[in-house]
Amino acid sequence: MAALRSHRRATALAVTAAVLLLGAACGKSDTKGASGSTTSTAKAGGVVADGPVVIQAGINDPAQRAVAVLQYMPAKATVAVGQTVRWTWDGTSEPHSVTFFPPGQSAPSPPGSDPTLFAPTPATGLYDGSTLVNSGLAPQGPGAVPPFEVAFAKPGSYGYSCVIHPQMMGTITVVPVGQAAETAAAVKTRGDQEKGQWLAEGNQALQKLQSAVPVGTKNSTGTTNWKIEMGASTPHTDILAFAPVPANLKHGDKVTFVNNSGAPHTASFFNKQPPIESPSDPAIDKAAPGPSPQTLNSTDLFNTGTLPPDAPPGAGPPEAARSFTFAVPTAGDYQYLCIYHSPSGMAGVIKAS
Ligand SMILES: [Cu+2]
Repeated sequence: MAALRSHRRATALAVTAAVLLLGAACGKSDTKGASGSTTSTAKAGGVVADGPVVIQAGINDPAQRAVAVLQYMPAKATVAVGQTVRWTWDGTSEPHSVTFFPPGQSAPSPPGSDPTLFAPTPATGLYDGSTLVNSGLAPQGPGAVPPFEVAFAKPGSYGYSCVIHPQMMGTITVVPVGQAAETAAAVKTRGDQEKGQWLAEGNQALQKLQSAVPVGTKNSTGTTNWKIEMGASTPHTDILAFAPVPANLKHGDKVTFVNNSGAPHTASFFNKQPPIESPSDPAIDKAAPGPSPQTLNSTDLFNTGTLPPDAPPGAGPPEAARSFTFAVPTAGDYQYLCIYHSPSGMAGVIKAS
């Protein structure tokens, strides 16, 4: 951590293209020597750099991992030519990219449909907006994510987005050296304010989802059809939880998972089968052992396949295409999870008596 901090200070003070290149490399490896290279305040065109402007790419609420903010915090920042902007992924379990498209290229539609953008394309020197510059998707798997840094060659407005979350959009406004750029501290303060606002928005939606009365429809045979929501979405967050949990579910009942959220989800029961772990595994999309409805047991693989989001909200595919029903013939506990969002703890258990 100490080495990382001194590295941060070193790159904060360094604003030449040469050092930016070093900064990019620093993301991948420790650079203990870098702190020694700039012991006094470096200047670019006479302006004192007060440190890199830091922007948070998404976050999960540390107290409620199910609340995932899908925003850059802050979404906007004004920096001077040559100033380093650094994006961090600290605290997010959901993958995001920071992607600047050149003129003539735009974000993939549908989101996530271009896997070539999951890999990084770093900037080479100061960025002038004419090429693709892309952090790639991160995090991918456990482990720390190195920050992503860009510094800009000329004044202008530089929009960027996440290749899988279209609601994540940011703008860096670049002004000439000597004009009113924001301090790193001011950007951090605004980022923290936005973070607080979006976390509150998400927690409110989580509470609403979890405190809803479970929907159960009685059949003429005396059994019940239960409905479980696969998450929820707000303008700035995804709620990554299965809720509400049916109380008093009996064997013979049915459970219908429905995706009314803005993200794709699965409900996947691995039982004694090997789990599907990677969202890029084609098996994630495939309903197993076949299309809805299915009858659960405690041995086989059951997977809804990818149930598409209701996107745009209220105007997505018909509810039947976003739903999957399981019959629960035997008492027991049936564990399941969402393959996409299990890193955020999106999992549940059907308890049948
Ligand atoms: Cu999910």
